[in-house]
Amino acid sequence: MSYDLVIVANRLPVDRVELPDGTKGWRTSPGGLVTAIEPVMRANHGIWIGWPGGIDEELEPFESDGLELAPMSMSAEDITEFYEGFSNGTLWPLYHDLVAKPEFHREWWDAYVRVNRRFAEKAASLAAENATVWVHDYQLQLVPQMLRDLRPDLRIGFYLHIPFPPAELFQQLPWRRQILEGLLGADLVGFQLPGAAQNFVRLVRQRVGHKTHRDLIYLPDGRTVRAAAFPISIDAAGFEEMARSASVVERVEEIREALGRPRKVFLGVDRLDYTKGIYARLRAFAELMGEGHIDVEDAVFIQVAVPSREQVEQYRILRDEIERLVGRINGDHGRIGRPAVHYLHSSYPREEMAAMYRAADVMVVTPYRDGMNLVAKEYVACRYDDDGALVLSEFAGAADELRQAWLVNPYDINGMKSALLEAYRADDKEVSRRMRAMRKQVTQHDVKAWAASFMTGLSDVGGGHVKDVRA
Ligand code: GDG
Repeated sequence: MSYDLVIVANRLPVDRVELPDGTKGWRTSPGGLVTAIEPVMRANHGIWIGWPGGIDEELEPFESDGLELAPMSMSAEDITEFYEGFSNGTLWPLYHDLVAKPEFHREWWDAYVRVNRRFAEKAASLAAENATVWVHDYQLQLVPQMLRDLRPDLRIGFYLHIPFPPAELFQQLPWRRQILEGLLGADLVGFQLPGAAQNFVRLVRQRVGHKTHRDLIYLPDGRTVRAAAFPISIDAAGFEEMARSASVVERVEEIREALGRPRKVFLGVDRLDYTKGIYARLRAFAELMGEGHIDVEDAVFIQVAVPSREQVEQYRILRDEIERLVGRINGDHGRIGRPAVHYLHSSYPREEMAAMYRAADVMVVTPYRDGMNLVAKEYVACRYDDDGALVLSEFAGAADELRQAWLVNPYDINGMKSALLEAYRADDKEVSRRMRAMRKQVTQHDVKAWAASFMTGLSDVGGGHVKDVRA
């Protein structure tokens, strides 16, 4: 079996489900990445390598909804040391501006190397001669070079979905050089923002000593690596279509009715993660209520906190803190039948998400640091009447494109309070002027355009002998 296009990501884009006849099966998880990559995979005889969840399960490659998938197994130790440990306890906080303190453990690093090697070997075994391999995200930064050592004939792309930190922070990592060299195995290294690509090029020049010029890195063996920004996006048309569907329109009414028909609905939707700034945002809202600027009879805040990384201690602590705060806010400001904050610790089908986006007058997205933040773009895509206000952190990648949002510094609680209040009080004309501009941006730069531009970028670099992949 050999494939002209191999996608390598930590997770496979499928969830295990129980079928009506009681047997177990798979359902493609409807994430943005699948939507983007599916057409490219179909057009190029592609396969996707990743972990399907579960412990110690050796599964044969299989097909789901016409996508070819190659499952990687993970042992309990891999999950603790590679996934929860090095990926989410070391790299995640380090790459997000040290919002939490990263832990450095040598055994976590060993596991990271070990698992990356297994992914690289799998990709090497499935790729056709001169094929293209696209590796995704911070869990797999060593795969590009490992794969190049095994298969110098391949064209290799890497895309980082999260921020890439400035040299001053990256420097802390005891294995900084290995990570840089791992990434340099790729022909094209893609980032969300130009600043991240520049951080990477600067580090390579300083730490590895290679010559660089603008976005190009010249390796001693004659190879050239390009580092550039490819801001990710969403299936904007798909979201809008869903938001317009009769069932979603009906559900929006139900939601507003169930909330007691408040005049304004504020909404936050995030994985329960310390980078997302959920705590500070709720405090800002509560202070506005306490000071009488917002009345609980008039407005409500819905906070969806999607369960995430629950085995990692910092995430458990954060959950307790947020839940204590929500309890206090509702105790202080709620009335019978009128809580100030509706807190939902759960995940929802996409239709329900679209209905919530439609039901919300003010969408509040205030991460301390975020590679992009797709929730902000999804909100915009769903607001086909050009209504709805977006309050957005300057530190989300999305702020580069959504300039007409009410931009805030999430560390500045007073600044956030002012922005929330302005968005809450803004007149319809102002709101729609801003939303129109943001909708133009999101609809013109959707996720298919993102995937196509990365694939085109990839075919422009790397060996000329490599087969071209259709974008
Ligand atoms: C990383 C980077 C970057 C959320 N809850 C539910 C649900 N979601 C969907 C959202 C959105 C996605 O999950 C979350 O994406 P974000 O971009 O907001 O954040 P991360 O998970 O941190 O993603 C980020 C992204 O990668 C892509 O490169 O933008 O910066 O951190 O699409 O809609 N979907 C469903 N039910 C839920 O309950 N169905």
